[in-house]
Amino acid sequence: MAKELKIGIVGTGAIGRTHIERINNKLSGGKVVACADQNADFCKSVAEKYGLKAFETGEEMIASPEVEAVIVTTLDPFHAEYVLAAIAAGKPVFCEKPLAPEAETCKKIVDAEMASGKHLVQVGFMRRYDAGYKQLKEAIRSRKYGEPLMLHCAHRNPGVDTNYDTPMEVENSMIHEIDVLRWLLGEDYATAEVVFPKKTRKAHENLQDPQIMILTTKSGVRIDVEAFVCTGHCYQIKCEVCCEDAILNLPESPTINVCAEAHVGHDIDADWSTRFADAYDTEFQEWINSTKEGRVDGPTAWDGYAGQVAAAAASKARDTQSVVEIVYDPMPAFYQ
Ligand code: ISE
Repeated sequence: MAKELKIGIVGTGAIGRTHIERINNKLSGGKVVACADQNADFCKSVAEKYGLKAFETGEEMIASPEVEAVIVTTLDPFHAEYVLAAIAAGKPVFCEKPLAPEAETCKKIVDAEMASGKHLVQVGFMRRYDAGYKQLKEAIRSRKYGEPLMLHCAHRNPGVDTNYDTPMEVENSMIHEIDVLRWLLGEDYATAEVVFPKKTRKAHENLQDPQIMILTTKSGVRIDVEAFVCTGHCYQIKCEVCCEDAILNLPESPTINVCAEAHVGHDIDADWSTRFADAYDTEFQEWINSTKEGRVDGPTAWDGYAGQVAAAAASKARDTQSVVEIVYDPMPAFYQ
């Protein structure tokens, strides 16, 4: 494990740059050495800033012998082409969520990975690495508090930009709950429904906000997730698991309680980048370590596919205002 893993990143936007900084300045065992982006001038400026080699195209970078592993942080619709290129080159690839916006494209990636005969793909569902969610998972897995019966969750953002529209509440925000709750409970979903509360005056014309997604699992656990992305005042992630013998709650980031000027209170995170900063660190450190040992320990291409199947059903449920069944292909032995 002594040698540094040489990493190339496709997509040098905000999240890509935070991953470069995290890997090169904070973590160990890996180094981002190359980058590519559709915006060639911007890519060159990022390469200069971080001392990387800028490639003309993602494909060229992936094929280069200077790159041993790939990170994909392009816009969502372009994820698949680079993940497929990495698989074709036989190189491990970490792809930010979603693996691809459509379940069928995720399935193509699953098929390509299986055909390669090697586990290469990890999907960036970082919540699985959050300390609080890990504790919840262990408490549920042990059945110390009995069977989980129902979950009440909330996903609140301080605000979103104008290209964030109604479908993105499921596909960009609640996709995190779709993945992490399936992982927490260790089972697939059976149905999805999305209902609309009264719309906030803060949401623009093309955004229905808030929304409530209701999922049931195969064993009958019932989950409600409130997405409220235009709160105007907070980033807050809540997850309450009602078990037969106890109620379990996800903790918020620990911050001190301050009593001053006849007021007691504590700060909360302003957005996801600080709320899940530790989770991102752990996620990438573990990805570097397992990649060097030739394994994928994190969310797989199959998890990416399963997430998009549920998201597609929830989107259909939202558009048709009905309850939609969630039907997955059988999980191949390769991923079991
Ligand atoms: C954003 O894209 C993320 O991935 C954040 O984790 C999430 O909380 C936010 O709602 C999304 O818009």
